[in-house]
Amino acid sequence: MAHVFRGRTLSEARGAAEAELGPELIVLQKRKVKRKGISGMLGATEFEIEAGRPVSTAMLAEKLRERQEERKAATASLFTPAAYDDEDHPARPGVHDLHRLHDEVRAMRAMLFRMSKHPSRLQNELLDLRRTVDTMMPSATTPTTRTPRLDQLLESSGVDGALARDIVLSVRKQAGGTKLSQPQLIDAYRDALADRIRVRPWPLAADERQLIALIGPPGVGKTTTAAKIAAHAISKLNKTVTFISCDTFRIGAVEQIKRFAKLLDSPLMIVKKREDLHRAVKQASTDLILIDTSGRGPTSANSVETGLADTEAFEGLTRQVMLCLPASIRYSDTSGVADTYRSCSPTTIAVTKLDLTSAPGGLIHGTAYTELPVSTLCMGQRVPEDIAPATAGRILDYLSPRRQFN
Ligand SMILES: Nc1nc2c(ncn2[C@@H]2O[C@H](COP(=O)(O)OP(=O)(O)OP(=O)(O)O)[C@@H](O)[C@H]2O)c(=O)[nH]1
Ligand SMILES: [Mg+2]
Repeated sequence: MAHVFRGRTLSEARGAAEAELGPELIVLQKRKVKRKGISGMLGATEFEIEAGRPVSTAMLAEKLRERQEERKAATASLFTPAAYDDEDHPARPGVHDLHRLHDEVRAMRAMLFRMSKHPSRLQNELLDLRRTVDTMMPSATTPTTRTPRLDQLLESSGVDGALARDIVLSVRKQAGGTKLSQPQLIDAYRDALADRIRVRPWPLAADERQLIALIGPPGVGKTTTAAKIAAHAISKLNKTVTFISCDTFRIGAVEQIKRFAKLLDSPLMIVKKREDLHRAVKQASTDLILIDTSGRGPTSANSVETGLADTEAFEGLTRQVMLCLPASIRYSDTSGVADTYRSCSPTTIAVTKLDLTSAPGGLIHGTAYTELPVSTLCMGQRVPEDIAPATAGRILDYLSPRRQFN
C-alpha cells in the first residue's frame, strides 16, 4: 500500500516516510506540489513522495493469491490463467511461477492503465507489486536463457529489460529444444517481435473532426511533430487547423509554435488552465485541432494537461492523445515516462528521432508497457517531410532490417 508524505525539502519528506515505514521503504513517486493553505495559494511549493513498505516474497505470493480470488469472482475473463491454482504447491514462487505472475501483473497494470484517468491507491499498489516482481525476476542475461546470436539480434534492435526476456522465451518456445539455423533464428525473432507490435491507423486518415494532442518528456519533439502533422493535414489533405499551446512554462515555447502557426497561416490559442483548454477547443471550428503541451508534464491532478483526459469536453471530436517517446528509449525508462503521463489518458504512441539511433527499441517498449498502439513515426527535423504513419511492417523493418543479417 502506498503512503504519501510531505516536506519542505525532499529529504524532509523522505525523513517523514522513513519515520513511519522504516529505512528500507520503496519510493514510488516524487513530485513538487502546491503547499496546503494560504501559502500554497500564493505559490509556495513543497515536496511530496509516495512510498510503501518493501514487499517480501511470502507477502507478494499472499497478495497475488488474494488478487486471484478477487479476480476470479469479478472479472475472470480479463486475465491470463491463474498462477497459483495448485493447492499442493501454494507458498513460494519458483522461476516459472514468477514468469506467469509477471505476465499477470502486467495484464492487470495494462487494464488499469486503460481504465484510469487518475492514479488510485489500488493502482499504486499494483505498480508496487509489479516493480517487486520485476526485481525478483531472473535477469534477461541469465546464460541459460540467452544465446550470443539472439543477444546480437536483441542488441541491434535496442530491445531490453523485461521485454527482451519475454522475446527470448518465445523464441525458445518456437525452437522447441532444437538448434535453429541463423535464418530460422531471425525468422523466429521477427515473429516474436511482430506478435508484440501494435499499430493504429494514422490519425489523419479519418474524415471526422479531430483533436490531436502531443504529450511527452522535454525535447522529445512534441512541437515539431505538431507542426509536421499540421503541415501534412493542410498541404496533403486540404484540412483547416487550429493550434492550441499549453506550454507557457518553457522560455521560447510560445514563440516556437507561433512561428509554425504563422508559416501555416493557422490560428493559435495559448491556454494556461484546464477550463481555458476546454473553452479553446469549443471555440475552434477547424477540421483539426492540434494541442502542444509542455515537457514538464502534468504537475497536479488539476493541470492543464490532465484536462486532456476529460473526454466529455471534446464532444464531436475524435480525440487522439499521442504519447511521444524517443526511439532510443530503454524499456525500464518507458515505465517512468508512461506513469508520468498516465493522467492525460494517452491513446496512441508517436515514436520520434528514429533517425538518431540504429537500435530503436522504443518502437516496441512503449507498447509493451502500456499496450497502446503506435500511430506515428518521426525520423528527422524537417517539417513536414520527416513523419510517416506507423505500420507493422515499417516498425518490424526498423527493429530488424533483414539485410543486416543476410
Ligand atoms: N533528429 C531529429 N530531431 C528531431 C525530431 N523531432 C524533433 N526533433 C528536434 O528536437 C528538438 C526538440 O524538438 P521540439 O519539437 O522543440 O521538442 P518538444 O518536445 O516540443 O520540447 P519541449 O517543448 O521543450 O518539451 C528540435 O531541435 C527538433 O528539431 C526527429 O524526429 N529527429
Ligand atoms: Mg515544445
